[in-house]
Amino acid sequence: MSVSLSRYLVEEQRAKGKIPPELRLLLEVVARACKGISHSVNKGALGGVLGSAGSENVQGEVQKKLDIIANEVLIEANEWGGHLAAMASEEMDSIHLVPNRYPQGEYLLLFDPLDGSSNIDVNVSIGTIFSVLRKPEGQDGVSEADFLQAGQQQVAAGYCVYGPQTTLVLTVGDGVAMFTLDREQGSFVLTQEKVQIPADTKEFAINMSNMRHWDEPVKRYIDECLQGTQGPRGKDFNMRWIASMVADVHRILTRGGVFMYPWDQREPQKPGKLRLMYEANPMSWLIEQAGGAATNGRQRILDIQPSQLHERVSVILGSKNEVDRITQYHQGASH
Ligand code: P6P
Repeated sequence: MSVSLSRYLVEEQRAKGKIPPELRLLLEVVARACKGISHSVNKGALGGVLGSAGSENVQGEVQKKLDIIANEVLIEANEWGGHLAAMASEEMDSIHLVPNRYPQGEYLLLFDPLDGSSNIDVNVSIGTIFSVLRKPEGQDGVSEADFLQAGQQQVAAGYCVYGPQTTLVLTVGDGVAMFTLDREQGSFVLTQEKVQIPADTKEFAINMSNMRHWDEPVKRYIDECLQGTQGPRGKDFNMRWIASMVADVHRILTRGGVFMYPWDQREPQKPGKLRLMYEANPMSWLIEQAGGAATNGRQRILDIQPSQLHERVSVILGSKNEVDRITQYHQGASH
C-alpha cells in the first residue's frame, strides 16, 4: 500500500504530533506548487518557457523565464491559504506580504523558486528549495527582520528536484523523507524515509575551475583527494559537479559525498556564492537530519545568525567525517 505525501503529513501531525495542521496545509500547498512548476519545466521549449526573461534579480543575475514562472506559481499558491504571514524569494528584492484580503498565518516561507537556472536551457536537473520559519510571537504585521532567524529555527525544509523523476525531499525534524511524483495519479508517493548519509565517502563535489582562487584549507583538502591511494587519504576519490545544488545535494542524500562552494578570492568581500536563508539553511537541515554535517568552514551553518535576507555563505556539507575534516583544516587558517 503506497503512502502519499498527504498521508505521511497526517501521520506526522496526528500520530506523532510533530506538526500542527496549519504547517501540514502549508507543506501540501508547497508540494502542489512544485507539481505545477514541474509541469512547466517538463514542457521546456514546447511551452515557450526557455531562455532569459530579459531582467535581473536582486543578485544581479539574469532571470530565466522559468525563474519568474516558478516564483509566481509559489506566490499565487501560498497567498490565500491563511497559513502564511509573508514570503521571501531569491527572485524578489524584499519580502512579499500576504495581501490583506486573505487571512494572515503564523508561518514565514522562504524559497529559491528554481535553483540551478543555468541548467534550464540544457535540460539538466534543476529544483525548488524551500524553508519554513515561525513568525515571531506577539506582534502585529511582519517585517524583513522577522525572517532573520538562524537555520536551527526552521520548522520545515525541503526541495523538489526536477530531473528524470520529480522528487520532493522533506524534513519536519523527524528525519528525511523522499516522495516521487506519480504523474498518472498526480500525487507524490513516499519512496524513501529515514534517509541516512554514510559518514565516509569517496566522492566530492566542487567547481574545480575556481581552484586558484580557493583558500589554503580547501586547496589542501582537494589536493589530498586528488593524490588518491598515493596520498595521505590512502584511497581514490571521484568528482561530480552538476552546477545545480539541488541535484548535487540529492545525490549526497542518496549515496553520500561532500559538496563545497567555499569562499574564494574572486569576490573576497562576499562570504560565498550560495544564499544562507533559502539555499544553505534548508539544505543544511536536511543533511543534518540525515546524519550528515554542514558548516561554513568554521561554524555550523544552522547556528549562523543572519543579518541580511539575501546574505551569502560558504557551504561545506555532506558525509560527516569529510565535513569534520575540512572544517578542522580551516581551524586556525588565515581567512
Ligand atoms: P557555478 C546555481 O546557479 C547555483 O546557485 C547552485 O545551484 C550551484 O551549486 C552553483 O550555483 C553553481 O555555481 O559557479 O559552478 O556555476
